[in-house]
Amino acid sequence: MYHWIPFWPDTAAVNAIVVNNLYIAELGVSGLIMVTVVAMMLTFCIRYRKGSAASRADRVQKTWHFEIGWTIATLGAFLVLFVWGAAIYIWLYQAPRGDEEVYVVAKRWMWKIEHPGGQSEIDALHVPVNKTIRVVMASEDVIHSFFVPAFRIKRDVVPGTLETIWFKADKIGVFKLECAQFCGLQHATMQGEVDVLSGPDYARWLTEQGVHESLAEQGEAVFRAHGCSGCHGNNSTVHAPPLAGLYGTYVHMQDGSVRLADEAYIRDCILNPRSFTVAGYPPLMPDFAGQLGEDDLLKLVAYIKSLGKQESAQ
Ligand code: HEC
Ligand SMILES: [Cu+2]
Repeated sequence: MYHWIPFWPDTAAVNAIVVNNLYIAELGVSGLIMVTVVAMMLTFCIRYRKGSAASRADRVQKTWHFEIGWTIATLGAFLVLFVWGAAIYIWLYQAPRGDEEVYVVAKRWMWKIEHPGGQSEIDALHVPVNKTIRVVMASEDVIHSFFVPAFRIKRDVVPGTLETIWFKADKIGVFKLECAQFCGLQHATMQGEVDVLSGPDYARWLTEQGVHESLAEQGEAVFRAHGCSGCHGNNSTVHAPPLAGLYGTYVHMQDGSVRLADEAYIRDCILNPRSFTVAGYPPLMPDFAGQLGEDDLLKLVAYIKSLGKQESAQ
């Protein structure tokens, strides 16, 4: 549809269509201003060229109508673009729960993708078409940026937290995944692809991976191996908060603040328990910083999220 514009990238997601529309509008407004200014410049250059017969008498010194009209019109036009752009930004960067989830670990210089079913892949991400995909991302080392040009989504993967982004691909095909933050010598090779499959093809792809354990099950093993179950399990004698149903709720802190229990919060609980305490509990949660890799942390997060759907933790 927009392919007459030079260098126009593929458009393969609902996110991309919305961004396209804004881009076209901005291009239109900028084009209109450019044409007006250049046309006036040329007109005056020609009309008042040296030696032309045009009258130079009655020069107008100030035209308030024109000044105010012009200022308000541009202000109005740019405010509309601003509000429109801000609304799109908020929409793009607040990941909904999604029909499907994937976990991404970025490290120099590759993308490791993990599906909740336990399937994992490197530098490739298989997703079903027309489904909202929530992407939860961690970095093992430096800042990377998850960029899929055809979907118009890009999000920095900052080490020390979990970042989320979402997309809904509406076209079957293979699209480029790139790192958009300079992350070292091989940054340019930190590329992969997003394979958008039809629903049945995606289901087949999942079963063909020959996986025995879901990500939550792998997380449960980590949960036991690191002694979390000793305090958070049902039979524990320690007064620790139950983790079942925690994900997505608002948690009250000792200091009166309230935090949304999303993926980044759960990660924070495990690595920075000293920085906050859940209201009504003793500050006994040990600090696991340095003991768990991003991979294991994502598995723990997947496990704790899965607990919401069962009766309680083991
Ligand atoms: C020594 C007992 C103990 C161990 C071991 C322990 N925790 Fe905790 N945990 C606590 C206590 C007590 C709290 C609440 C007080 C606080 O926030 O510090 C807590 C809080 C949490 C919270 C926040 C819960 C909420 O309701 O917001 C999460 C998530 C959590 N722990 C996960 C883990 C994970 C994952 C592990 C294993 C890697 C683990 N804990 C190991 C005692 C423990
Ligand atoms: Cu990178």
